[in-house]
Amino acid sequence: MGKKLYPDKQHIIELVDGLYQMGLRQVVVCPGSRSAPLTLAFARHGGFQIFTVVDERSAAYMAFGQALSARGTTPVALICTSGTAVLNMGPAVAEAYYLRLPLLLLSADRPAFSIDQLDGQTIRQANIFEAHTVFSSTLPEHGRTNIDLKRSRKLMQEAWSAMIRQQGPAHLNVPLHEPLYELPPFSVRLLTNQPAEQSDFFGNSTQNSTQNLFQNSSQNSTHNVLQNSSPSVASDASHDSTALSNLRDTLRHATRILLVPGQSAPDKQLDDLVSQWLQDPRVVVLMEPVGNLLNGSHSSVTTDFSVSSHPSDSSVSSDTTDSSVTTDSLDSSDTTDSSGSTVSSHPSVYSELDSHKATVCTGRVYRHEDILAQDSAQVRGLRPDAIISWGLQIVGKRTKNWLRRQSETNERNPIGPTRPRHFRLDPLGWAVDPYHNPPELIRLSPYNALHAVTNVMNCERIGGQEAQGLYQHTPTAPTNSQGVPVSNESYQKQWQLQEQKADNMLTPLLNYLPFGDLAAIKEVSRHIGADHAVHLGNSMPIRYWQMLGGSARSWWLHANRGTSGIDGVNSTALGFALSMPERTVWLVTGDLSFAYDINAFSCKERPDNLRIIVINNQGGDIFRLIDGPSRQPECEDLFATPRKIDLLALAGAWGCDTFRATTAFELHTILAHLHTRPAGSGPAVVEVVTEPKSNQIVYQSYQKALLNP
Ligand SMILES: Cc1ncc(C[n+]2csc(CCOP(=O)(O)OP(=O)(O)O)c2C)c(N)n1
Repeated sequence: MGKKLYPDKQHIIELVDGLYQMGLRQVVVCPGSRSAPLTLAFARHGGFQIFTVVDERSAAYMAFGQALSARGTTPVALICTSGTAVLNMGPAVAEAYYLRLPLLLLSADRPAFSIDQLDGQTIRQANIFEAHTVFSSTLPEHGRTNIDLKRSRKLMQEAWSAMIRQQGPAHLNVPLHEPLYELPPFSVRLLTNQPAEQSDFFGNSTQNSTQNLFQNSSQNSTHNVLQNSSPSVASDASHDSTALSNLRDTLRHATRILLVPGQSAPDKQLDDLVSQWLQDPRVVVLMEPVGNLLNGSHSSVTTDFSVSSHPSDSSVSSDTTDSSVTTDSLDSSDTTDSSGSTVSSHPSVYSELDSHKATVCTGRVYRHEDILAQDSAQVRGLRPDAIISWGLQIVGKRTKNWLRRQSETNERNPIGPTRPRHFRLDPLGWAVDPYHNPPELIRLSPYNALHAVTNVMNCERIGGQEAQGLYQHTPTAPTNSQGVPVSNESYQKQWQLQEQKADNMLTPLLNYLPFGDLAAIKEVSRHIGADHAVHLGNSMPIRYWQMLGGSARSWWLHANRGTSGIDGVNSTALGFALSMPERTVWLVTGDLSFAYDINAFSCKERPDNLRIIVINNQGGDIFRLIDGPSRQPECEDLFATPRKIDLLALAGAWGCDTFRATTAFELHTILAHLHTRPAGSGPAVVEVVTEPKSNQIVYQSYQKALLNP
């Protein structure tokens, strides 16, 4: 009976319908993608009153107020996406617990295999509110079989019962697999197959203490997975030296070596060392801008944070290099169309970028991750035979998926490619497997690990000295997935060709952008100095930045892409600016993200060095651009959620210095003015008003150019 297959999200349909039958009528929805199946199911059911609130903390208090007004007789449900979004419900959950009000928290989650593996917006959500809920559990990951459905139904009923009987909040964590925007219709009803326990459910439920439920339910396994895979430090030091000598051996024989730095802070020493490695044509760096490696500014800027020694693994020698601070002068001779219709290209960003020596060696920032989605022989031919990874999250889904695909092997083809050997460098020894290719862990900083094996690389000078035992490799032809040789080009050359191809396709587009999000961000990037820091909102701004190829000018690029969503972006940039008054700190963010975290300015300090660019495209434009939500008729109401608010009045009320740009010319003039503001002006907030329609055209043209060359 358990084997019968239903649509994957059948349990969500049943959950929603079941809650309706229990008496739920009001639902507060916080927009998000992972939670889309829940959002759409509630909206399409037709029996619920739905409210959308962007800030989860406020949303939870609002649901709390609704439950309060009903004197706790009827639970109110709350839906949010995964990651820190869930934690933001915390204050209202605690309040509801101590004031005994029934709130049903439905938190969308990633599948268990993603947890603790450096996926974005992924934290340990199972039982996260355990201490302040009357019931807490995790639904099955699928709703395909009778067993899944029965279990999901039981948990929903137990949650409801606990809320009613014990008067307090209940938490159902809901792991959801992709696709997220394909729901079965409500007409596929299975509630008639209810097992007998439903009828006597209310009588049985109270003896199921929360404790027992946890023990009986399958989310225990999630919990165990977490505990087993949670970052841990192996105590066996010999393990590291074995892994290091494995790395050395691998590098001796590899012809295709891929370095994958995830999100990291700038590190000048590592920069210099990787630049040396890039003299070896077998080496390619696949990195997003937030990797902060080889960003071209270290050579002229001292970074307070550059790591001169790595105390965690000081047994391996490290050298320190210092240099003086210079500030990049801004080229203000750019021509800007005074009609405001287009922003002409500014060669300096790209020429500076291209002139960096690392670029000569290889794609230093692989700029066009979208190309990795292509299923061409050339892209397949980029498969490495060794991966060395470090740092934190990779933001781009395509890059991550491409890396994951590299570890797939074809078991039916014994002469096919083997899985690339994967080494992970982490002084803290976190046991993570972000690319689905179980790594050999080396508990050293990236610098020290790479430095320890540099003598087998084909580079001339290492740390100011001639390399010992220079390895002279004989390139062997790379093979495709059938083991057939595809190219005799060096690994670097192959990546360069792909990058070049992408550049050729994109240059005409990027040079003549109509005014909109991408053009505005491009213009902003031209005003950023080499010693400035840039924070990016983690909705479209970081993606646009990536589309532009990152910036050669910024000294430190940051985005809250650990597990955070759009919460806390203003506060992070403000904190950064306050602790670094000598540097200019830019934040490029969206209108919803900006409004979400407006309370950042409730702090007394008003740092002049903070410049905030708020791209006001009237709501969460990302939902209009990405494939799933943009196809839903509910896209505007439930996902993009535009709000008619005067952002500048909001910022002005908090004492910020405000500006509004609606054309390229206005933006250019305002940005130029920012350099001359008098001291004491406070944070500058520039609202850039753009049209979603125009953004859509640009975004689609970009995708089309890359994916259908
Ligand atoms: C804390 C949190 N809640 C919800 C989300 C889901 N979410 C992702 S993007 C987005 C909209 C962001 O809109 P905006 O800041 O205007 O940026 P844009 O999409 O226009 O670039 C939302 C609500 C999230 N990422 N984080």
